[in-house]
Amino acid sequence: MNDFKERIAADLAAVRNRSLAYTDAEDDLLLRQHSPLMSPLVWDLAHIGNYEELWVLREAGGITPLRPEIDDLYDAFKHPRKNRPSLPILGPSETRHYISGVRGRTLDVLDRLDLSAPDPLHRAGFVFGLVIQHEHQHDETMLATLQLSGQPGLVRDADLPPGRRPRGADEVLVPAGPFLMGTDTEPWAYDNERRAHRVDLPAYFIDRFPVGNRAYAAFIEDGGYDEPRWWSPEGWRWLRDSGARAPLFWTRDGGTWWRARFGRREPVPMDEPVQHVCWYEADAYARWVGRRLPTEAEWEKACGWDPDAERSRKYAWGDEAPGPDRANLGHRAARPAPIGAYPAGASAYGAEQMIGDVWEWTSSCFLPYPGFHSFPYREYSEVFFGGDHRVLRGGSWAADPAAVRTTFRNWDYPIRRQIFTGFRCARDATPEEA
Ligand code: AVJ
Ligand code: FE
Repeated sequence: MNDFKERIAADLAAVRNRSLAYTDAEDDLLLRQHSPLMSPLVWDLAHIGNYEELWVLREAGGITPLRPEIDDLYDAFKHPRKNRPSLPILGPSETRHYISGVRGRTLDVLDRLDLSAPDPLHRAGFVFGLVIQHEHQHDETMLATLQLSGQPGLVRDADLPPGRRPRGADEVLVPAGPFLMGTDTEPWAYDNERRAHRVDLPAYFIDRFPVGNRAYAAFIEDGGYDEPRWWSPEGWRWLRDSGARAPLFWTRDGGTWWRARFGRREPVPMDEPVQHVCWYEADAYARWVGRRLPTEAEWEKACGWDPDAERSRKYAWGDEAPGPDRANLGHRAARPAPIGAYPAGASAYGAEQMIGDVWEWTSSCFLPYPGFHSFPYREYSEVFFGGDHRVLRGGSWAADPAAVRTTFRNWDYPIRRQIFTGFRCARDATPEEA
C-alpha cells in the first residue's frame, strides 16, 4: 500500500478504536435508551457499520450485500431516534461481529481501489473520508448520549493548557471586504461546503474568545431567564415550555453553580467556555450584552481568511494539522479548555479557540451555497436545508480533527442543548471604528 492508503487505513483504525472504546460496556447500557433524543448506543454502532457497508463495500467496491435485511433498521430516516429501541436491532455482540466483518472487506476495497480514478467516489479516497467522518460524528453523538445517561466514565483528563486573560480588546475587528467562503479544493469536504464563492462583508467585530461560564452566570444572576426583552418570541416560548433556568447539566446549590459531567459533579469552572446552551439561550445572552450572534459567513471569515495571502486557511492558524498546542479536539479531555488556552491557535484576525472546545452557534439557517450539487446522497445535507436548523461551526472538544476544518458545517435545531455547543458574539462596526 502507498503512503496515502496507509494513512487512510490508520484513520480507519483510529476511529474504530474510538467507537469500540465508547461501547466497551455492559449490554444493558448499550441497549437502553438514555434519552428520547438519542439512539441506544448499539444502534449507533451498527449504523456506523451499515453505512460503511453501503458506501465502501456496495457503492465503491461493488460487493454483494452482506446483510441487506438490516438496511431498513439502520436507516436514520425510516425510524426517528425515539422509536429505535423498539426495533429488532442487532444485539451488542452480533453488532461487533457485523461491523468487524464489514471492516475487513473495507480494507480489501482500499487495497484494490485506484484513488486517482475519475469516479468522484474513488478520487482522493473520498468514500473513505465519508465513512471516517461519519463514524467520528456518530462517536461524538455517542458521547452526548453517555453524558445524558449520567453514567460514570469517559472523563479523560489529559492536561489542557492553562487559560490566560490577555491585555487589550476582548473583540477583534474584521475589516470590510470580500473573502472566499466554502471550498473547491478540500478533497474530503462535504457537498454542503462547496462551492467556494465570494462573499463581501461590511466591517464587524467578533469576540476574541467564546463566551465563558463566568459571563454566562452573570447573565443568569442578572435575571436573564426572567426577562422577556432579551429573548426572541420563539425563544421565550421555548423557555416557558422547557422551564430552563441555566445551561443543561447545571444546578444551583449553596450559592454555587455545579455541573454534572460524565457521572461526576463539580463546581462549574468559571474560566471555561459555556456549553450545553441552545440557540435561543445564545441569542438571548447576545442581546443582553448589546450584541448579536455572528452570521455563518462572519464566523468563517474571522476563522479562516488570510487577508495577506487572500486565501482561506484549513484551520484558524494555517494549514498544519491541529496539535495539542493549537486546539482542544479529539476527546483528549472531556471538557473545553479554559479561555485563552491557545494563543498559537489564533486566526489571522486574532480570534482564538474558533477550532475545538465548543461548537459555536451562528445566527444562520442551514442553506445551500450558490451552485450546490448534492453528493453523494441527498440525505446528508440537502434534506436539512431550510429554516428549521441553525448552523454550528468550529468543532468541539469531542470532535475529531478529521471532521473539523474552517469550512465544515454542522447544524441542529435551535432547541438542542445536549450537544457540546457554546457561542461567541459579534457586532457591526461603526463607520468610525471601521
Ligand atoms: C451533521 C452532525 C448533523 O449527526 O445528524 C450522521 C451527521 N449524518 N449520519 C447528524 C450525520 C448522517 C449529522 N450532523
Ligand atoms: Fe449516520
